[in-house]
Amino acid sequence: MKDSNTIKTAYQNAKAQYAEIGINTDEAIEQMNKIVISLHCWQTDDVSGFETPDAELGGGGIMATGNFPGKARTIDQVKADIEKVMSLLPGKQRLNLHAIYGDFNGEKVDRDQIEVKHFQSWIDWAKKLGIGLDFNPTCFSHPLSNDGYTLASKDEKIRRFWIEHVKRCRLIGAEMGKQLGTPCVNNIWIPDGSKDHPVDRYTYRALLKESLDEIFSISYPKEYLKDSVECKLFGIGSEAMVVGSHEFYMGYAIKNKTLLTLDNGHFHPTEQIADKIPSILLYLDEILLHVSRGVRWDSDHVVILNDEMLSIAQEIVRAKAIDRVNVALDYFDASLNRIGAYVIGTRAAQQAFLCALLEPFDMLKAAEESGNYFKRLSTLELMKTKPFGAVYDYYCLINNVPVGEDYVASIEKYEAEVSLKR
Ligand code: RNT
Ligand code: ZN
Repeated sequence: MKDSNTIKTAYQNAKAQYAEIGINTDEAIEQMNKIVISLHCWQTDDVSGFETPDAELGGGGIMATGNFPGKARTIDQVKADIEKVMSLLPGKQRLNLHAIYGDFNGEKVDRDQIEVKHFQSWIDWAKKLGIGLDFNPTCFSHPLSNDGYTLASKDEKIRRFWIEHVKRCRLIGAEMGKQLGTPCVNNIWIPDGSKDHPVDRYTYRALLKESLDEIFSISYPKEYLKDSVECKLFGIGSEAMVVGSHEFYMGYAIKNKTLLTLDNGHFHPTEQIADKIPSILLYLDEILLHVSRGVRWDSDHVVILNDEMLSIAQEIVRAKAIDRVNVALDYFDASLNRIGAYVIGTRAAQQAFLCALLEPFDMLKAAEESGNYFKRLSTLELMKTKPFGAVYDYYCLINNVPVGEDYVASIEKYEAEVSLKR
């Protein structure tokens, strides 16, 4: 166990060092309470869900690889795992559900038949924990998504099926927001696209627009539901064209005043989303982030504290837009302890925000405006070796969660006593 006096002393030291450059660490910690990260339920079970006992992620251009033992196989196990994860994280989190995680009670309920009642036990559980819920239609892992198209399908029967599914998801999401007193973000991502270049991209996009227009023709109070749409450049099997591209959804979101989801694994590997944030925030009230880590072909590795994560947090904090950005995680790695994957990723995202909050932005801005680029660059470089870790440790300490390495031991214990016994 870490010694709390050591943590407090390190914090006092760090506090003094940040104070020298005009930063109040207590205020930064206070601001961290506004960063409520939505944990994706699907890292618990490799995006399997509970439609059938042997459900597995299928197609959709996404894939979970690895066979680490102990994955959650029941709703109770998902809940237990998420509660464990939350007990290891400072601050508050939300839970982000996918439609395939409904409480179907052994009954076969197709996607165009789901109702609020299938999610009531989740809502009750969330209420008990005092957390908010977010939601996602599941337009993959289904026979009617096998040919690669859902809302943009040229087969009217298929398209109608998915329109009905997404409509029902919005209704369920609105009910979650209503019952829990915090708006539910319902994020629409569809896999539609093709391996090779279609000659008629326009018709696919027109079909998607038509489907969305119908879906959004029903409106819900903003206090209950926030709609978001998620773009992607390519996926497995949709290398040449994805119908819901960045331009498609950016135009759609601006025109229809929805949120826009930026998943940082969904762009060209050298393209960064951080620089998109201050532009998009001029045209949209809010955005949703899917914080992920792209590695070569995969867009869903566990988030770590890297330059990309840091610059995303910096752009949000520098634009004073914490209140306008909904932060969710999105990755699924089945090759390591899944609880560990959550805690590593969430802590990394939190640390990126903390670093951004500890930046002497006014000083940097003044240097920039006076043309003193030497001061700007030297300050940015010097910030990299400031003791932000001591501030994060203290943030964990005052939130009564394990500090530093202590969380690893706690996960190893849960693995031995719970996950591996499944
Ligand atoms: C897929 C999208 C999408 C999914 C989840 C499971 O590329 O990122 O958000 O990861 O809906
Ligand atoms: Zn995503």
